[in-house]
Amino acid sequence: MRLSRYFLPVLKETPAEAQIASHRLMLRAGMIKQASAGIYSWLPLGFKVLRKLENIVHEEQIRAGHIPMLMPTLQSAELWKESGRYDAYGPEMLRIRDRHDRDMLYGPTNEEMITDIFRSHVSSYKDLPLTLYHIQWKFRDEVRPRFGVMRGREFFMKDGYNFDLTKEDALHAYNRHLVSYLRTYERMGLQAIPMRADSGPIGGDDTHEFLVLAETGESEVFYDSAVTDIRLGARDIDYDSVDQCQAVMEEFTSLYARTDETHDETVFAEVPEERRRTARGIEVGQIFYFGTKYSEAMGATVQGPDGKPVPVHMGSHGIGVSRLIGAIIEANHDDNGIIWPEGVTPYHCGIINLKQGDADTDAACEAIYAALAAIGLEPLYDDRNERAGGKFATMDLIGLPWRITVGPRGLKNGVVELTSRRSGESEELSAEDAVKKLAGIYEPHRSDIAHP
Ligand code: 5CA
Repeated sequence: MRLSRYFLPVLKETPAEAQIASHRLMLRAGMIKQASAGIYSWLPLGFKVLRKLENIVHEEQIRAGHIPMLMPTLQSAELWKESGRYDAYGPEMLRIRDRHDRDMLYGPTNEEMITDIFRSHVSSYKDLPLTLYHIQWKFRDEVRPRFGVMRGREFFMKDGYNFDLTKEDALHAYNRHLVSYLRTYERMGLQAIPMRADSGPIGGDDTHEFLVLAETGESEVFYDSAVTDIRLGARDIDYDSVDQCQAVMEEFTSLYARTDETHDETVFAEVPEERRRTARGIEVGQIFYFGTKYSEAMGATVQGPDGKPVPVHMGSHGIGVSRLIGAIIEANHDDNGIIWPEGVTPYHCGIINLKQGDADTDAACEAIYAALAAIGLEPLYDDRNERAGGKFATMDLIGLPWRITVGPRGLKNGVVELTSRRSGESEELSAEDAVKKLAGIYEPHRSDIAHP
């Protein structure tokens, strides 16, 4: 992309309404524009990051054997009356009436709709296990939408639903989701710690929230500091292996880590004092096992091996895709702007032309642009006729992890400058070597799965 042809409406002033860094930076970097309270337009740069996160979520879900689909945002109230949640959900649900006076709603989640799909098409235990998911906009009429996309009213969420014959199978699905979520967050450059939580309006007793530690987080959390040392890393987990998934679950959830809803001082006191931590966190996902709550209420049964109908065991599993952008920025920024982790950056490398209009400098920039594109990387080339200072400030603000700076002086010596946004360190090397180095840096972030 060439900046002269892009739409990147960066703001010079710090927007007064934004209280936290991620909200401020998303507005300043021209990623979002508020449409109304808690509802945002995703401008091109923000949209690009959103799509990147969506792709990572798809890849890791597909890797775990879960099946993508898409359900609508608007739902009929009928299904919610069947489950009993139409009244129970309260004012957070946006209720709509259509021209035929039918009660509709903008879906805050999809347990009812997916259960209806399941009961319409699946009747035998032989078709299990099954996990379906989609990534779709949700609406919750939050009392206090705030912090930009972090607590929106309209937000983008991945929600997946497992259908299993037995509780044991459903708990394997729970553990499988836990593993796939850990992988997902680590690919995004985040550490999200599973913590025992409360299930709220979704229901069930088994639930973990995934929290990214951040001072600006809305949740109060209590944990054993040893949990922050555990990483999934590059382990090759077989998602069909009950034992492997359970081992990861136990490794990540045995130490004390709870949100304030389930915090227990007596149990916490057993953690060695020097490892007891109280902090704040951003909830970026939650997994639930709720057994037969919806399948019984809505008649989602299958014929078991003995020929008798049994209600299926279910769970639901959510990732806050749009909220994750806020969480990533909270964890990765400095005074000058955002610092994207390589796995989620909207463009892989910025190119700054220090002397736009100079034939040699322009040609060198074009050659680097083409070389990066040829190896499947996306550069963002600042080809505008602007002062160098302004170009650097914009690049720092939008936070691309790498920048190649091209000027006549360097070219005379056959070099360009490759700069890391995170460390601020630069090195001079030939244009070919800079491209080669970037190819190596991004190699581990290439996707290896076809997604929808
Ligand atoms: N049906 C279940 C699992 S799919 C469910 O709805 N779970 S949830 O309520 O925990 O939501 C899943 C994730 O969506 C949360 O962990 C959070 O990251 C994100 N989320 C929830 N509310 C908001 C909101 N108002 N703004 C942005 N993200 C949100």
